[in-house]
Amino acid sequence: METDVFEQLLQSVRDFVRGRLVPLEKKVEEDDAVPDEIVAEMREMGFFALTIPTDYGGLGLTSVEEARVAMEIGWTSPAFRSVFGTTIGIGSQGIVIDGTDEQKSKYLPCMARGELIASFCLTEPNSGSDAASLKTTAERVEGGYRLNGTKRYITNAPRAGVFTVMARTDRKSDGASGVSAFIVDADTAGISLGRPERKMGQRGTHVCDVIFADCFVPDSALIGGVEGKGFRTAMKVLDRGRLHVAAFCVGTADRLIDEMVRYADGRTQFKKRISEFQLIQAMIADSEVEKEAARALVLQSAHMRDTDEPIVKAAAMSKYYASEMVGRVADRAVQVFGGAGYIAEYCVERFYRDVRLFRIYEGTSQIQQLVIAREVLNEHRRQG
Ligand code: COS
Repeated sequence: METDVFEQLLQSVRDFVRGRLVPLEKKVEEDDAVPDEIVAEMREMGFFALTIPTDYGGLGLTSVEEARVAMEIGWTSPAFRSVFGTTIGIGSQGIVIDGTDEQKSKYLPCMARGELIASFCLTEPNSGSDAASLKTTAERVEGGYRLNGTKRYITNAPRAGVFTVMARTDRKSDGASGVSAFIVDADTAGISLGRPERKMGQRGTHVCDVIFADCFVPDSALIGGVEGKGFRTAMKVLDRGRLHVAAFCVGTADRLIDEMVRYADGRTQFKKRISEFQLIQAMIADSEVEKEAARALVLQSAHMRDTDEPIVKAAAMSKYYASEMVGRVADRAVQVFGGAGYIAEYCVERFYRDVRLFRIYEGTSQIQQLVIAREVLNEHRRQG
């Protein structure tokens, strides 16, 4: 996108986030729902189009541009992001990265218009971090496949019109090579949803099981038209998703530092503003340094993706560092607020619960460590 057009887009996202969404955060928390008019406004503003390629009606942002937009959106409750986040992220990117032209033409334009919500079905009751061990089957039948299995903790499933589903086409293999990816319409016979889960935070975001019982999908649902590539598709999608989550964490840290500093400047104890106490200043300083380090790492990693450099390690490092960073910043924000930080009236209490998920979903911190270490060891071994 042209630089000045992108800067205008960024400014309009910033104005919308700060002027329109922030005042609604408490309502979303209380109602456990994002108001319909906000979803409509997001559609109008092109939030659903951000990462969809321009050939299919999207804005086709680069990874650096996407990261900068995610940093703006991170300023407010993650529930707002989730309205469009799975559609522009993990729900659609399997098709964007590995789909056939027909699959792209069929699904991407309606996703870009915000008419079709997409969710990503990888996790299962017995397959979380060990994603390659998934048990959902896609049995070959005439004209297509029959899906059977349960997918767990699927974000946005109640709103989804389409699911990207990883299922085992080769039952002889119990690992990655037997997995294929499918694009499945949510109204297909044989799909049912579990009850929405009650969660620690991120109220307004809905998560539930998606159950496939003898669910027939045609051959055209196989992403890319080739069996056995689904695990790699899922991993490439997650590389991109991890960068997006990391960028969002930087935005949330920006907000928490803003809250922390304003509170510290306004609160008086021992006849001084508490911001004048060096132990408070240390918490502010540590938060700012770590947040800026995360920003630099995320933008560098996004730039690597834009220039077609390998990003497996960079995406894992970004997600690992940024999600742990925002956890520490949220903890310090609660500490600076003191007793008030534990009270729901103040937003830091809510953010403290909301950010906890960032260290878990789209790959736990421990999985990111494992990926990083594996990549570093391989680099050293390759160098001899
Ligand atoms: N990009 C492209 N291909 C990738 C890849 C990536 N990022 N990561 C792995 N692959 C490929 C490998 O190259 C390998 O291909 P070959 O068999 O052709 O060599 C194949 O996929 C299997 O990979 P690997 O051997 O690394 O699989 P593992 O079972 O060891 O699993 C981890 C790897 C643990 C990293 C993976 O299961 C994972 O990320 N787990 C976390 C899942 C997750 O994030 N869940 C969140 C739910 S979605 S919100």
